[in-house]
Amino acid sequence: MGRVTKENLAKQLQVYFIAGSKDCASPLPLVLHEAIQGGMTIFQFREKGAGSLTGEMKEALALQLYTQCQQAGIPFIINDHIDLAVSIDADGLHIGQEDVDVKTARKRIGKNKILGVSIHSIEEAYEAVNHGADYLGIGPLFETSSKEDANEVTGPNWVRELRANGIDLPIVGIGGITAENGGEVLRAGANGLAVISAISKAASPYQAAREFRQLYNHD
Ligand code: 3NM
Repeated sequence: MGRVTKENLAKQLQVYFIAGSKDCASPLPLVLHEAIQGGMTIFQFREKGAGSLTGEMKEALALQLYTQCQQAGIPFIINDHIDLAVSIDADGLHIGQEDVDVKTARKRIGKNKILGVSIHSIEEAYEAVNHGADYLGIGPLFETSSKEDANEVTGPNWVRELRANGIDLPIVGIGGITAENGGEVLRAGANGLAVISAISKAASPYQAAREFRQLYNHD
């Protein structure tokens, strides 16, 4: 597999698996391995909240997961932790509105890395677009129990609204997405589906990733 580039980013965002060690019943490298076999297309390491790894342990796990992604040709994105993203030379960084601002993040990671930004209003979307985001994370579209400080649920129509307001950057929907409601999110104009529990808590992460991948088979 070749080096990850930003070419075809919209396609790379299709089955976007996000996880940290606390999200999985079995070890995260195993879950990631299965999800890769099932057809996931991009991974975000989100090691967050009470009881999560920090320091050298976090970095060691990040490197292990990064190696797995590299072997599969799948982009490896770090959530929030800009110093870690820079020090291990990850493929990209995903930030929320509470984190470092978009302009600073872009400057730190460089122009060739993938930068994702979570937005919750049209203004935030324009701001992210204008300061160098490569894709936007939009959520929560449905009820989620994976994010403690989640905003209000918007429903998939929010994606449609952003498109109607001229946002044409790749969009990934997030929050309570399953293989059942995912089609609706794509029809609203999203390019990808970002999920934690639908894959990390599935009896078979392989099967779960496969079901998400199959949502795209008709195009
Ligand atoms: N961000 P699940 S919702 C990480 O709304 C995250 O920005 C959200 O987990 C946002 O797929 C969310 O288990 C949690 O619902 C997604």
